[in-house]
Amino acid sequence: MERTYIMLKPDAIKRSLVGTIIKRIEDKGCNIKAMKMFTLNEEILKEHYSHLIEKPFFPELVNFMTSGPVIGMIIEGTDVVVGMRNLMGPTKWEEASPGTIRGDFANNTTENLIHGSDSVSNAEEEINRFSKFF
Ligand code: DAT
Ligand code: MG
Repeated sequence: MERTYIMLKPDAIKRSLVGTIIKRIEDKGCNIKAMKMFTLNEEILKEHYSHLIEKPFFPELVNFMTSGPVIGMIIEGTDVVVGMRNLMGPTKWEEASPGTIRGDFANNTTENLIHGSDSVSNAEEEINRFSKFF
């Protein structure tokens, strides 16, 4: 069994896509172990997106990610890290195939609805990082 950290971003909530996205996760048979709505700040985003701090779009990313609440989730299942990444689709909306969450609902690279851990070790690190909100 593996765990991954999923986060529905502020656009998912503003666009009333929370139910739709959670249904896709549940339809896949993935088990939601924990779920909570909370608001992020710049400090935690500098940790979470430390690989992007030097990018020109980082201020825009922080602005977006603090523009409203997010919904954090811990999902458990076999190979769930890669499985959830495939359900989400790739980062760039124009490369995300129809049938994926980003492919069906996103038309912007920053506002791409959903975060999912990209490796088992990052999943454990992110679950630790965000567990104080749960
Ligand atoms: P992912 O969310 O698919 O794991 P990432 O970790 O590379 O992608 O980047 C985190 C978020 O940063 C991504 O979901 C949206 C934003 N982002 C990444 N690359 C971007 C770019 N070239 N322009 C604008 N926003 C970007
Ligand atoms: Mg990432």
